[in-house]
Amino acid sequence: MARVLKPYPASGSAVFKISRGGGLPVLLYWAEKTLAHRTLLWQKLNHKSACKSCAWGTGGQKGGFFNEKREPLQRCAKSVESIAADLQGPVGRDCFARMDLARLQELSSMEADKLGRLSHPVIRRANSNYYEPIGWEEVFAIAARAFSGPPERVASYSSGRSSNEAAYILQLMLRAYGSNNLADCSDLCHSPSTVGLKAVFGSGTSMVSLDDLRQSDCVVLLGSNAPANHPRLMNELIQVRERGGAVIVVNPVLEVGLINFATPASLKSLAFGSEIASLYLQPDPGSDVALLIGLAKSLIESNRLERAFLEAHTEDWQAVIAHIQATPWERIEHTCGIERAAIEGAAAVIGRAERTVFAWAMGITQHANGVDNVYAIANLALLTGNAGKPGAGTMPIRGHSNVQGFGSMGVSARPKEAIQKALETLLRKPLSRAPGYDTRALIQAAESGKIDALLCLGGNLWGANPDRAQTAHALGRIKTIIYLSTKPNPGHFHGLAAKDTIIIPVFTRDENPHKTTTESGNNFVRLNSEGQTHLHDADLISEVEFLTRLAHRMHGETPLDWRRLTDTAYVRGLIAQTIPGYEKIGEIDRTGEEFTIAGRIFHEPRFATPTGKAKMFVTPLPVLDKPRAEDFGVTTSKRAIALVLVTVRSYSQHNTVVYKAGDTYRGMPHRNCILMHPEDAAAAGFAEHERVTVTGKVGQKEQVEIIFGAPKRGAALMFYPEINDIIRPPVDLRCGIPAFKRNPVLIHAD
Ligand SMILES: Nc1nc2c(c(=O)[nH]1)N[C@H]1C(S)=C(S)[C@@H](COP(=O)(O)OP(=O)(O)OC[C@H]3O[C@@H](n4cnc5c(=O)[nH]c(N)nc54)[C@H](O)[C@@H]3O)O[C@H]1N2
Ligand SMILES: Nc1nc2c(c(=O)[nH]1)N[C@H]1C(S)=C(S)[C@@H](COP(=O)(O)OP(=O)(O)OC[C@H]3O[C@@H](n4cnc5c(=O)[nH]c(N)nc54)[C@H](O)[C@@H]3O)O[C@H]1N2
Ligand code: SF4
Ligand SMILES: [Mo]
Repeated sequence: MARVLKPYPASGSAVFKISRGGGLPVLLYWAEKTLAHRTLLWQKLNHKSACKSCAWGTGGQKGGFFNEKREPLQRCAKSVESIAADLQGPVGRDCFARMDLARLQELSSMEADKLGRLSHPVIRRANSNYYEPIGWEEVFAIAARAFSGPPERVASYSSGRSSNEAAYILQLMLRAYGSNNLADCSDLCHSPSTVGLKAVFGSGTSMVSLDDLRQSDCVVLLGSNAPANHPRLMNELIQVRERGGAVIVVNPVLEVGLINFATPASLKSLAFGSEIASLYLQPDPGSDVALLIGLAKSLIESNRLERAFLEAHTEDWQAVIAHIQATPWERIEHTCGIERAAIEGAAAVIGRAERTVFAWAMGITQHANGVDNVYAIANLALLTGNAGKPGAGTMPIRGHSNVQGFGSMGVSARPKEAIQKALETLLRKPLSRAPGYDTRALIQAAESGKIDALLCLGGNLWGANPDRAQTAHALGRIKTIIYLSTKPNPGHFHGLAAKDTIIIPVFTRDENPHKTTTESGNNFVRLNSEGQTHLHDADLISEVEFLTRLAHRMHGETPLDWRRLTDTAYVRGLIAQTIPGYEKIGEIDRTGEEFTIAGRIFHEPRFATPTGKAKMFVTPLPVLDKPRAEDFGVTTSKRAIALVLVTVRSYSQHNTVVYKAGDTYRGMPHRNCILMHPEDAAAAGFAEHERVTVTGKVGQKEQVEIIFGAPKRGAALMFYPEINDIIRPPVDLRCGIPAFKRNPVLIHAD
């Protein structure tokens, strides 16, 4: 179904509880958070560092409210939310003495977060029911012992909030030791974008700068709920519309903020809202390849291909075009559930536009064919000549604030050969080329007893993975796990090692005693100034210092003076030497100049592949079996319906950390809700607000409240991370991504 949203049914429609995203609720939220912490929060907001929340990258040397073009007032409520949460008081030295593990395991994500900031190192020893305080000497003795076994049996997991410097030391320490087991949250996030874009363009990140976005006259936004997850992007979309451009939204769920959004950055918009989508296409979850082939087919049929561009600047375009031509319209329509006329309408808009940006997030990547989704987007960009020129291109919208920096620093189970070679020169020895474990592979390896020691640099490995019972069991087979974290989360209490589990309290980005850098999704490197912590009765350590001290114990004095790595300026010098495109970081301490990484933004159709041409890939149409009640053993006429479950974030959470229970925009009052199309509910005889059971592949959720909303028929929506108890999606083995956005579930009355 395609919807031309002119005029879109405003508030009072049966579907939406709130008629637009953003607006007053956001301002009230801002006020609530800022009033709660007043002076401290304002200091932190003005601190010269990049926003800790999403990868849009607000903040940096000009101060917390500025974007990379030095334009002011760029700070959104999500940013305030993340700072406010870090300004909590300390959990205290004996906090965990008051609660045994059974009690801690009962805490929800929100309750765990509200315990406060981690303030002292603690250890849970084998068979103990408590976390107890531990001194630093013993911490490092245990860590060094754990990381002294066979290199293939040690591993790390990381989450993209830490700095480039910490990321760099982590990978240098492990690779120098001979391990490539650098799992990272991006394995659950944008790994299909990295793998797909690297294969096509030779570079795995966005080729679009903020300036480019501002020159575009069409943005195709696929699988992104930007109003909640990248709020400043909304200002850019509003501007596209204001200058007469088009925004085509592709999403199986009608997200209210993608229809109409009131940005606090403009009084007019705040008062009346701004229309976002000029066209809203609702494919079935997981069927974007079919839609994208349909768009391309329509452009071929209407003779709108950029043939000269294809001939000069791409490879294998003939096979791609042949495949598109050979794919019948009926199969396209059947697979994505959108009529040909609607696809042709959208194709005409893209065909007419001069400069189109294709932007996407988790709705594209988290599928069993995530890499194909990315290939298909790249194909459409290339077929229309929208790559390698200003104002156009492919733009994955990255998640965590420095997740892209982690990739650049070489934190990956699939490192770039150029980095490996540069590290070999630095370390003066050959490095292992044995494939490392990505996140899902790490869980499997741990489950098979192949891992002895794991270091987690941030994140919540247990909460982020599907099938949490399996994850807990797998982690339980690892001898030693060390969590470096800012705040407690349920992963600390469920992800327990067989022998020692240690939690190390670390400074946040705006508290580090040294400068650090981070990289935004637009390839812009930020310099973060030193800061201070508000925690007085606490014993925190910086991530850089912890890693350096461990590295020194593991490697001694050779071939580097590892202790020198506590000097982050020295680390930046090493980064400049060994990380392609990062040369300018060598100057940043002297000049303070933030910069765009070289070789990432393509304004000419000369790409970073060996031939300079973009390589195109044929993308098979996905075969999407509709879930059936019979698959769940339902044979009687009991009230039940099988649907495709999409798992998402609510407005008030950051990944596994839940800040507020409800999601006003989707009208979901608490976490244990399922958003269903009213006709699907009616087909199974369910009423709104009825409590049902939702059964997934590895478990069930009870007392789930049905909320009527606007997912595509046949699809339903529930919140991550709680849902990870019951799902175990298949994985795209090319990049390790689980299909979080397409889970067969049964919704039933008992
Ligand atoms: N406030 C806040 N900001 C965040 C985060 C957060 O948790 N909270 N997390 C950060 C991180 S790590 C990430 S990765 C990003 C996530 O940002 P998003 O990717 O925007 O987050 P999701 O909630 O996963 O929502 C994905 C969207 O994809 C749609 N979708 C689902 N299936 C499909 C499909 O098959 N096709 C298409 N076209 N669309 C589909 C869903 O309906 C939903 O609107 O946000 C980052 N920013
Ligand atoms: N079902 C389902 N599962 C998913 C997803 C989904 O859409 N659906 N999305 C996936 C995605 S996109 C992602 S990125 C992952 C997220 O997975 P992770 O990145 O592993 O999880 P987070 O919830 O972001 O981690 C939060 C914790 O990080 C720690 N932390 C915060 N800031 C810092 C810091 O500066 N330093 C350190 N050392 N620690 C810090 C805090 O202790 C906090 O509790 O989840 C994935 N899992
Ligand atoms: S859009 Fe992202 S980077 Fe910018 S202020 Fe909001 S959360 Fe921070
Ligand atoms: Mo993510």
